[in-house]
Amino acid sequence: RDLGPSGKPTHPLATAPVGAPPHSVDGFVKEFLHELNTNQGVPLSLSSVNDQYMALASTVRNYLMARWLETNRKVHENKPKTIGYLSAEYLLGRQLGNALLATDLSDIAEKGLALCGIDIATLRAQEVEPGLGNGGLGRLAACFIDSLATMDVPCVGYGIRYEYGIFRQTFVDGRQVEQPDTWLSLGSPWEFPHPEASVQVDFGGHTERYIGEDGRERVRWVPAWNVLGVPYNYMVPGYLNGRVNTLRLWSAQATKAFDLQIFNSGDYAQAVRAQTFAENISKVLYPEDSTPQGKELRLQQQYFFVACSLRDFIDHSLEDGFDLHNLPERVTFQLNDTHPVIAVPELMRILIDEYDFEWDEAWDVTRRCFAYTCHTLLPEALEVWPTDLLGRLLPRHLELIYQINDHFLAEVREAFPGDELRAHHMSIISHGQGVRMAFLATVAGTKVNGVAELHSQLLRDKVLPDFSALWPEKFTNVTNGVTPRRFVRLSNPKLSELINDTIGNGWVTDLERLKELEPYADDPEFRAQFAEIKAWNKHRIADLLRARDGIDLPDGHLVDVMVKRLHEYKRQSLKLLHIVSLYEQVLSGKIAASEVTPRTVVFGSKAAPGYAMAKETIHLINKVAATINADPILEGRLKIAFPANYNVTLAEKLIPAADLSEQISLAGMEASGTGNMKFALNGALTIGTDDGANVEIRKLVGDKHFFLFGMSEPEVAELGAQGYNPHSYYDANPQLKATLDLISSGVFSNGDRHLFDMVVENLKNQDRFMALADFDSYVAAQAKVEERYADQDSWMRSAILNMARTGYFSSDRSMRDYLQRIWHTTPML
Ligand code: B1H
Repeated sequence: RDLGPSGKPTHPLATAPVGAPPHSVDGFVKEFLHELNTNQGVPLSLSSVNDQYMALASTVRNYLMARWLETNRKVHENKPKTIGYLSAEYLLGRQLGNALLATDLSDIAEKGLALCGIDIATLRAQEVEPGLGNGGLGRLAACFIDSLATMDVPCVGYGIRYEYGIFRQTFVDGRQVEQPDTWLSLGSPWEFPHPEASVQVDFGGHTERYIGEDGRERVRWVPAWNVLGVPYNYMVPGYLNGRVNTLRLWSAQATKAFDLQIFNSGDYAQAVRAQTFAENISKVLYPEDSTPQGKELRLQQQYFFVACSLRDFIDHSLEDGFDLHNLPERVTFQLNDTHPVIAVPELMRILIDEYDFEWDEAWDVTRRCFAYTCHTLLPEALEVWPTDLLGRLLPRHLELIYQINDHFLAEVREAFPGDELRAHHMSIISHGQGVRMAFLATVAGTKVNGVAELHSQLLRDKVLPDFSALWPEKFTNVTNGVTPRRFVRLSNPKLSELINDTIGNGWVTDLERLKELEPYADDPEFRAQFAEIKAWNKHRIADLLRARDGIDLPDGHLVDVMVKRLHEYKRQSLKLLHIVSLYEQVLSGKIAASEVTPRTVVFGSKAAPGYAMAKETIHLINKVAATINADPILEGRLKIAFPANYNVTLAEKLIPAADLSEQISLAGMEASGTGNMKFALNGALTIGTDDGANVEIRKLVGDKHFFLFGMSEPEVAELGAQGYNPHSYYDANPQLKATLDLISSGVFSNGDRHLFDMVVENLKNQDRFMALADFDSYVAAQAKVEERYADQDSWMRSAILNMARTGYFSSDRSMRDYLQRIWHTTPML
């Protein structure tokens, strides 16, 4: 408990000087060997790589510990307003490098380990990243908590400690096969379990009305079963600032009471089943990105972590002597999409049923405690929970949601008298569907934000227009960002060094300072150094892919990268059409192979296991890759690499090597994108549509340094309204027809003309995301890419300007925007 956000009794170490580097190589070696001996129980001579990794991790952890305790002591003493970040996903990436960076121990550790005959790179490679997220949304949460720690803002990240994170992707004959992600099998040195601080979470049962001592009618929830939430704390170190915030992830266990009851009845097997049943709740991350599945276990997960987190925060606040009426002064709970929105009725339940609040009082506190971030526009991505399911699992919460809705609809009717249709449209509970979680979040949140300017505008105008008419001041935008620590400083060490040598190292916490690099875009010497680093990064990824996947990357190619979850709206198939079109033109003699710019296309992408079209697209990419890579006709000209299991670890090596960043979603579909920012910051040029944060990237870097193509969002809407017919594009465009026909000819499928019907027929006849409509424009933009790339000097100039002009996309800036526009708090110093 001495690690809780309230600090509690302080540990003696908490008063130890922080930030003072004990940092001598000899000292480090001594501590490392001590950890090896006492934690792993082995001498250096007999230690395994894993022993060494574990010892290194705990050595670094020990340096952070005093800072962690000190941070918690300060929080306990000053009781500052805290951000409770509620997220079902945290896609953290490896911890070791970040911990070494945050403590400034990288060099010392490297030298010290070398003295022990150990290559630090081997130990780094030993770490299995905690993949507790699907994609951008989970990675964003990880960037945000990094920035808050670095900016000295009190924050507790709350989430779920999935025993299995996002699946490990393998390919068998080109098809995706999922393997469980056993990230905990060798133990994690970064987590601190606190079983003594476990929280009980109730489910099921029914509610009862009774008259309280004060004569008021009260409600009692009589649950049917419960589980225990065990907190696991993780350090979230700020960058060289002595602060360490906490990420608290909950793991589900069976409660003793539950066990014993059954055990006493003599049914041992049943008792074990109870255990399994409870543990299932935090067993596995749902691998759906963008399209939630309305599964009961998922609702159990959501309520589980939210109930634990609120209980935890409230208990600590009460211990600190806080009056719950003032809770909004103590905390803002930021809702990362709708996944934690069940927290709204949960807080109402706690205040009303447990602490005797009147409705209005409870609602006033609740509303001021929450803010909601929406991450999507896709209608199918908006979570709706069937009322029967919700009522069965959380009967009291469903009652409260009905009550919230009644009060809310009364407000709507007052604002728009006689407009029953509007009230019907805005109802949190839609008849026939269930509880619309985005509406509940919008009603409850003090603020509602989208994640890029275009997205926030469409959210206001198209997804929640009635709500923005009722409460215009509720809506705001905060454009996403990425942490420069992980995605530049750690992932691109050579570039970081060049930047440091040129403008100093202030940019790591003040990324807008990259602007100072602009003049160097015209300096031939700087350009040469920059180009050399790009080439070095290409060799680094080539080495990695050779070892990791047996893939050989040719030298000197334009490296063209599309990495992101596989989804139709992101249009990996459009990228594929461009590749097949090039191949077709060479095969049919329309162009000579020698005219094709030497290019390596790298894909990295997981498909949700239940998303058939996405999986077929992966299959097709792999088959096209195999055919083209094996055909001597394009030897040395076009290579397609699709390493399996794209994750944060691979991203860190791949992104710095890219020349071209593919951000080609249909306009109006990608809420923001964050990969787009990482690429630009590492000096890649973007080929992209006017979608999500691409719009802002293009504005900042300038049209000359960005390859824009495709319809704009209004044009998409217009075409959709007219009635989009992809087949007409197929019929009218001979190159497009030849491309699709080549896929259907069987050249990529051993003569099987129908193997890829699902993808091809869908494109020709449905094409919900209008890939065919944007094909011509995309191909033309790719031709411009080739033309520009031929002039390396001018390309490098553009690449440097991309880096210099995109400092805005630091997640530090995003956090400043949240602080100003949503949380209304200033960092505690
Ligand atoms: C984003 C999700 C998402 N938007 C449901 N929505 C999920 C939805 O498990 N589920 O059910 C998981 C994830 N993820 C992404 O968020 C957007 O597509 C990106 O455009 C955006 O950059 C990112 C961060 O805001």
